[in-house]
Amino acid sequence: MSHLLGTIQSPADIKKLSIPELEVLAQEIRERLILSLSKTGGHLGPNLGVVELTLAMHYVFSTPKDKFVFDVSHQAYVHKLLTGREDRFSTIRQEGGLNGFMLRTESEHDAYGAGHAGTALSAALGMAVARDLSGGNEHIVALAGDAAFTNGISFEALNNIDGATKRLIVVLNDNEWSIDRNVGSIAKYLHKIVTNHRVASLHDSATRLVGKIGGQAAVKAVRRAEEAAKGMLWPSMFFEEFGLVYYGPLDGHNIPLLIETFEFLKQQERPVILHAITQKGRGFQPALDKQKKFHGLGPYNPETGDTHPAGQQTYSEVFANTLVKLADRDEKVIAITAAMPNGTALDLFRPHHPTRYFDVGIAEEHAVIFAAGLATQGFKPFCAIYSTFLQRAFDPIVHDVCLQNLPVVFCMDRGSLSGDDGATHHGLFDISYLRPIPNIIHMVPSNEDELADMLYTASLHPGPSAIRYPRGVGPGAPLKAEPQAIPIGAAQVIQDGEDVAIFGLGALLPMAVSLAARLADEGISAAVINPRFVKPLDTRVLQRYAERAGVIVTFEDHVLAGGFGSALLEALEQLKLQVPVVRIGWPDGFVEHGKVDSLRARYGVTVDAALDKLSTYLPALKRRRLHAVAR
Ligand SMILES: Cc1ncc(C[n+]2csc(CCOP(=O)(O)OP(=O)(O)O)c2C)c(N)n1
Repeated sequence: MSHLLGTIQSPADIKKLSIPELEVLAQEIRERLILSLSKTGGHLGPNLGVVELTLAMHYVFSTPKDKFVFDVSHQAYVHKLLTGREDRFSTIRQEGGLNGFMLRTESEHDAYGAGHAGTALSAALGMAVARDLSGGNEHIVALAGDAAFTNGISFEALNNIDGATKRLIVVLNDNEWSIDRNVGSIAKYLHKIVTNHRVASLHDSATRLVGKIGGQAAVKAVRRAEEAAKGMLWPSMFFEEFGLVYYGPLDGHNIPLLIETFEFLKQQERPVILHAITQKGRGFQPALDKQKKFHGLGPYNPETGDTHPAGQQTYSEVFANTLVKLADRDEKVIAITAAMPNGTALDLFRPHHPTRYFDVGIAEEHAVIFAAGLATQGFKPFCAIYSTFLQRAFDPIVHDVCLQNLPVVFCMDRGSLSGDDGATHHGLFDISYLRPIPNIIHMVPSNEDELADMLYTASLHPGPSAIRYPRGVGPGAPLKAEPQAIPIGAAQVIQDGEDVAIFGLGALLPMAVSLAARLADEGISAAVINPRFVKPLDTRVLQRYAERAGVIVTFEDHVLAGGFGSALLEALEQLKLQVPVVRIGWPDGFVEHGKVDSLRARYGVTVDAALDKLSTYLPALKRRRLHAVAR
């Protein structure tokens, strides 16, 4: 049981191990990952795939002096286990525990934080240039998955590497999977390299050679042989055109080969790319059988990989099933995902309308502009992109979709807290970033049925629209047989009242209802409003209640800065109405990972927090009520 792993206090301890010991350590790490993540959930498959790569990197390089930059950094768990965090590993993704991604504030070994894809090459190049400018000699190693190369930023970085630095090591961790199977021409190209017989057989001989004689000479020999083969096969190797010397493809699970290769690459005075072939989920059969499921998941049975059977439909599933219905009736409806068919549930759509389903890879900017192009030709694209990843596409939303007033629908999954993933994944900014853009309408459903209605409403709307909905399940509202259109900008009054008007946006509508009940206990009459639209705001309903109520309260699962409450304040100013407004939402700061309810309690996104903020107004509200009753 974790004999060696327990002795690794820092990467320096890895360097003391023999190759057979490293092999044992790799096995222990796998066991640890499988057992520990079965309780906390997390990115199991990607981490099982990089055990040997990470070990070899730490064997050859010396962090924190040398810098590792991991793309997305969801595959950094092994790195965490090897850099003094083994004793806290069981806390990963738990509130107050280790983050599921690299975090500069968590360890000096985490040179660069991430959570969104495609950033590793740019950040690593920045570090390499910084080193060159300041006369340092440390090594910069970027580790990026094959899917990271479907992302534009990776190519923007590649385009800049040549001439910018002489020393940069890029490791392409190729397992042929994104979360789903990797898509597009880059994936096909990489696949072609990997499956080429000539290179594959060379590669076996490389392994044998290094095993037999070891040392740099062997690696050089392999390199020469591979060069010759490549010359024959690909006269202008893709990466070499970008100024990186290409090495590989190489078995990413062969520790001695990896160590020899990294020792060799370390001495190169040219930017290099090492193409390592790995197996996502290696060492755990259920993860090999179901690569997509085990990319990232909640708790599971560590023997069988079984998870709890899915219960109620999630918002994502309601979205996808409704879109199938809309597409059944309207042949112009198109579904677009940026590498998230599983997360957005669009893989439910794909079998129904395969020709109208597009996975464009991790390419949110492209997804939006691609949708704009489709819309110019009379199609109705629904872009299903998590709120946090849509941040990438801000300019295309402004410049391509809204400026041209095109009927693209942004279906923003994970609009609100992501929970265990933390700050990189919380979708707390979309109202603020979309609200100032002309032409777009923005809806927020309070339950699943309303989401279906909003999707239908968006499908009829001639301009751009956005719908934000949270992760996971909603209140479980039964769906009508047919969705109905909601009049644009119409709020829904849930309960009438006199003294306070409470607006509960989306998933926080129940908080508004509960606050009204608590106020009723105090003898105060409160109206509850489901705003449904952030833009356009229902100013008629707002005016009616602002003229009547002594205080307005807003609840939103979004930052307060620029959010729904801000929109309401701006509207009151335009209406020239002065009413005190109590806003409940997320403060101006990045929110860490944790369970949603617990974080809400900590940050005051609760009914109690609202009552607290209302307390100064309560005596006046009660007096008001007494007068009203007396009249
Ligand atoms: C901008 C952005 N879009 C989408 C995602 C969601 N996402 C997380 S990991 C991942 C796939 C990564 O695949 P790859 O880079 O090949 O690494 P692997 O998991 O296969 O090791 C995706 C799409 C993200 N993190 N960032």
